[in-house]
This record gives sequence, C-alpha cells and structure tokens, in this order.
Amino acid sequence: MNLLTMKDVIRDGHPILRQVAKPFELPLTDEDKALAKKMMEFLEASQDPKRCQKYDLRPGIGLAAPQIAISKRLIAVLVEDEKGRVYRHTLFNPKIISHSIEQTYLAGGEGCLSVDREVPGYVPRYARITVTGINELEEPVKLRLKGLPAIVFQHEIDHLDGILFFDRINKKDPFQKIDNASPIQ
Ligand code: UDB
Ligand code: ZN
Repeated sequence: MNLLTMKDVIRDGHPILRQVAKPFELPLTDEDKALAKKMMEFLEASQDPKRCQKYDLRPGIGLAAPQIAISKRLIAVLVEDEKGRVYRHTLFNPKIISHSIEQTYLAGGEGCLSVDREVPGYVPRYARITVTGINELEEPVKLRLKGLPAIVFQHEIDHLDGILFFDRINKKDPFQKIDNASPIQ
C-alpha cells in the first residue's frame, strides 16, 4: 500500500462524507489493519516538515476513513496535549460512551482536511469524553480525554456519522457565546 496524499482525501460535496459509516466486523482482517497503519502513516508524514512539503500535505492531527472514501468506522489521531503528551491512536468502531456537561471550543475555530475553505465560528465540543473502541491489535481500548485530544476525537467521530464541523456552528451568530464552555488556546 502506497502513502496517502492530499489527492486521496475527498472534499466537501462528495456524498461519502455525508454517509453514516459501517462498523467493522471482528476479527479484523489484515486489510483492515493495513488501512489503519496507512492512515497513521499519513498523519506522521503530514507532520514531518520535509515530507509535508514534498507531498504537499497539511499537518494533520486526525483522519477518518470516510475522508479517503472508505465508509467504515475507523479513525486515526496523532496529537499532543498542552503538556506535550502524545496521543497516537488508530481506533476501530470508536464510541463516545460518556461526556461532560461542560463544553469547550477552539478559540480560532476548526478546519478540516476535507474542507478547502475557511468557515469562521465556534464549534461547541464536550470538554471531557470517554471513548471506547478496538485498536489495531484487536484489544479493547478505553480513553478518557480532555483538551485538544478530546476535540480531535469528537471531530473524527463526527466524520463517521456524516457530520462536518461547520454543521455545529451557529448559523445566525457564528461567534455566539457557548454555554458552560471555556475556550482552548
Ligand atoms: C486537522 N489541524 O488536521 F488547535 F497545534 C487540522 C487542519 C485541517 C488545519 C490540518 C489542526 O487543527 N491542527 C492544530 C490545531 C490546534 C493546535 C495545533 C494544531 N484537522 C483534522 C481533520 O480534518 N480531520 O478530519 C482538523 C482539526 C480541527 C479540530 C480537530 C481536528
Ligand atoms: Zn475533518
């Protein structure tokens, strides 16, 4: 399998981005595991300044399988929190099993590898979530997340449900104050 590039990333307007993705059946196949590896390799390459330039990538912190036209419930996340801890996860059938009432949002708004324009506005997210899923070794995983990692997982799991970040922006007042929320950054 070849390295994924931005050419493989489908853009807003493609119907697959609006579908609800199908869960994986267990046991995972070698092909399923290879797909997870390929998605993580894309994030690693995109965060490496040399390869980022060479392949014309944007430094990605998360990717969902529907973004490469595969309508299945798989996400990859590679992001650091404010303490420099690295969250490196490929998760099959990820699910938010609980969340805080408190919300959060990125002060600068969100972007998306599948959206080529800037859409200004606050995207309300849960401040803390618990996510379950299956990793590439087929082990059950349970993660408690806050801060930027929590936002990335919510953004990626939204892709599995056909939701894009701007769907969550208040259309009448994109920068309206969000209840029970403190911003990040
Ligand atoms: C991203 N990166 O990868 F708050 F250090 C975005 C792109 C679209 C701008 C490349 C990003 O937001 N990086 C970032 C943000 C910070 C602090 C920091 C780096 N995605 C992934 C994506 O589209 N997945 O589907 C969009 C992000 C917006 C919120 C979470 C994911
Ligand atoms: Zn996205």
